[in-house]
Amino acid sequence: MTKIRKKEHIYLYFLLPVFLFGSVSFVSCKNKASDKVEKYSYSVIAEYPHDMRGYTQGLFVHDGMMYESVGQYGQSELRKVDIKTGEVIQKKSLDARFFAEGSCTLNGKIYQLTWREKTCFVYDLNTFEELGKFNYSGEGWGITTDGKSLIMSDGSSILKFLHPENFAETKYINVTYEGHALPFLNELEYIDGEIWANVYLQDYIVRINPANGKVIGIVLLHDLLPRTLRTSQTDVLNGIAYDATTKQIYVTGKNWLRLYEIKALPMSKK
Ligand SMILES: [Ca+2]
Repeated sequence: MTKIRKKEHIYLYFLLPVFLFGSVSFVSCKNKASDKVEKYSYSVIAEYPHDMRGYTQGLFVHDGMMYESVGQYGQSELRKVDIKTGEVIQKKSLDARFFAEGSCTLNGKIYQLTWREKTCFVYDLNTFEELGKFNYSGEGWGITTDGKSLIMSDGSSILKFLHPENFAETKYINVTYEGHALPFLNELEYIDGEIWANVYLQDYIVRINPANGKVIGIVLLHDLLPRTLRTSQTDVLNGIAYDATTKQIYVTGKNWLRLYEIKALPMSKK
């Protein structure tokens, strides 16, 4: 399995700057004031070790512990990790025919997607025992929860809201950036009434209004992982976790040597 698994999406490198910086007049003329996207820089609050063998596909915090889904065929796992040391405390390996993707927890269960295997595993939060599984159509990329529904990305601009008991779709939103559909939504995290999403191959996170799918903010994370910590294995930014108790936000990337606690800083002067 190659590290860049969706090479057909490379063109986004060229497409997305148009959205980001509004340098093309037709984009900026089309905007309404309500579509304005707030840009954020960041500060690093703390940094921690991260297993560089971990192809991070899902990330969430529960009770002060980090939970991580790592992908690749033959290497896919669900892990419980000590944030400060990066030590893997508990893990469950997937059968080699499954490529693990996003994961989240709701009501004492962990939900873990798979990329093209159309299977969402459900585990006991504490024991990692498999409690069941759901099937779905299309690909599985990221998953999070607003406390009621599961919210799932599939590589498109659509986020599906799913019932946690039967995986039935209850609604969906089409995510748009200044009026344009924004595809390749990847790892997700629900943070204080917003959905934060990695966008595949990009060094930023978008902040989405769950009610209408509009991107309301973008956190620019270029150069978060310094060159000195990049190796031949280092892959893209992916993985957002939020500790709702402490209000701490964590991010990392695929095969990164670090997990960062960050703070988003508005770039506009008010
Ligand atoms: Ca997450």
